[in-house]
Amino acid sequence: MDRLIVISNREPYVHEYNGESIDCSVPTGGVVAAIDPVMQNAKGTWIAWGSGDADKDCSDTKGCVKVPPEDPKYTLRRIWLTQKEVNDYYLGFSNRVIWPVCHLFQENAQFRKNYWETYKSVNMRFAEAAAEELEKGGKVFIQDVHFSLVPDMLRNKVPEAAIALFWHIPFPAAETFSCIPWRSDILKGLLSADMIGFHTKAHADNFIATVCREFPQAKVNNNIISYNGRRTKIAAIPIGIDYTSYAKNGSMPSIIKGAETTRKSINAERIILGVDRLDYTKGILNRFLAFERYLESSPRAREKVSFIQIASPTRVNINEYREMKRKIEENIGRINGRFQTPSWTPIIYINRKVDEDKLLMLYRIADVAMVTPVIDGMNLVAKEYVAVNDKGVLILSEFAGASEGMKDAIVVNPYDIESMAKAIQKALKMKQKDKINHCTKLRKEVKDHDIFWWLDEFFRQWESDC
Ligand code: ADQ
Repeated sequence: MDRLIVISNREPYVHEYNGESIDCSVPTGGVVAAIDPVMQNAKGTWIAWGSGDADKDCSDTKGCVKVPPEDPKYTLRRIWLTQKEVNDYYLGFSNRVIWPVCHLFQENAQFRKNYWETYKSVNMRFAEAAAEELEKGGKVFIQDVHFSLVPDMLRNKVPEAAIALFWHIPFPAAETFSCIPWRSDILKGLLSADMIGFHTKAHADNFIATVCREFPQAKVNNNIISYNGRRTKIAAIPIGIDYTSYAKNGSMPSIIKGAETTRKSINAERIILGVDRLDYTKGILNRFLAFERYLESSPRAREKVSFIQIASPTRVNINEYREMKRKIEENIGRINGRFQTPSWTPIIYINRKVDEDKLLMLYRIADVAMVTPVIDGMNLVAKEYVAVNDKGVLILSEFAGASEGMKDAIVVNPYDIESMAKAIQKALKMKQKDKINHCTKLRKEVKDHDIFWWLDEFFRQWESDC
C-alpha cells in the first residue's frame, strides 16, 4: 500500500497529565476505532488536532510523535488549535451546523458566521500540513465532515495530489442540506476530491441530488460527478471493524474470567446492553422507554432482567447535549424508582468511557445488545457486539446505516416504543438454535465486510478509472 496521509479531527492517541506522570489514551469514537488499525498497517502520517494537555510535551517541534507508544508504527502530526478555534470550528461549525443538519435535527443548528470563518481558517491549516507531508509522497485520505474544504484548498496547493474523503455521518436530502447558508462552498470544497465515500447508497444518492440542485450545470454519469472541469467518484462503502481482533481479544482467558466476575456482580438473570456516546442521535431514551414498557407488560421479568447502559460524555459544552443528558438521567431515575427492589436495579447507568477490556467483558455477558439510534451513519457498536458475542441477540434500528448489511438482526423502528418492547421480549425468548443461526449470519456479514475490506474496496474504487 502507498504511504498514507490521514486527516481527522480527533487524534488517535492523546497524552494527558496524571499528576506528575503522563498517560496516553485512545479517545472514544467511531472514526478513530476504524482508522487506527488501517494506519498501523499502512504506515505514513496521521494529521489531527492535538487535544491533550501533555501532547505538546510529547511531540517534536513539528507536532510529530510516533504511535502507538508501546509499538510505534506511524507518525501522528498534531495541529495546535486555540480554545476559540476549538469552540468555533469543532463545537461550532462541525457539531452545531453540519452534525445536526445531517442528522435531521435542524432545530439544533446555529448558523453563525464566526463558526464558518474559523472552520475555513482551520481547514486551511490542515491543508497546509497535508501539502507539506505530500512532499514525501503518498495519498491523502480525509476523514469526515470537519474538513469539507480541505480537498479544494489542498488541490490549489498540489494540483495533481491524490485526494479522497470519507463522510462518516448520514448525508440528508437536498432540501435539508441546503438550509446551510454556506452549502455551495462546502459542496465545491468536497468536489475537488477524486472520490467521496459514504456508508450507504441512500447517503451517496442524497449527495448527488444536492450537488445537482446546487449546480445545475453538473453532469452525473454512473456515480461520477463532472463539475468545473473535474470528475469526482461517489461511492457507497459501508465501514467495518477489525473483526478478527475483536473476536480474538473477546475470547482471551483474562476477558472470559473478568466477564464471569462482572456477571456474578450483577444481580439479574439476563442482561441487555447499550453502549454509546451520549448523543441525541443515538436513541438512548427511546430504548429506556421500551424497556420500561417491557417491564410493565412482563411482570415476571422484574428482578430478572437488567439494562446496562454505558454512555460516554461527549460535546458537553453544547446545550442540547446537556439537556439530553438531564432528560435521560431524569427518566432513569423515574424508571428505577418505579420498579427497583432492594436487590435489583432495572437500569444500571455508567456515564463514562470504559476501557477496552471492560467493554469486551460487557459485550460477552450481554444476552441482548440494543443499538437504536434515531439516525446514524453506520454504528460500530452493533458490529463490535456481534464480533465478540457468538450467542447474543442484536436489536438494531432500521435508521442505522449498519441495518443495510445486518439484515439478520431484530430490526426495529426506534420511534415505535411498543414494538421495541416486543422486540426485547422476542430477543430474550429466542431459542438457542435460533440464536446460533442469528449470530452465525451476522458474524459472517461483519467478518466479510471488516475494516480491511472497507479500506481495500475504498482504494480499489479510488484507483480504478474515474
Ligand atoms: P460515532 O457516532 O462516534 O461515529 P459509533 O459508530 O457508534 O459512532 O462508534 C462509537 C465507538 O466508540 C465504538 O467503537 C464504541 O465501542 C466506542 N464507544 C462508545 N461509547 C463508549 C464508551 N462508553 N466506552 C468505551 N467505548 C465507547 C461516527 C458516525 C457513525 C459511524 C462512525 C464510523 O456517527 O455512524 O459508524 O463514525 O464511521
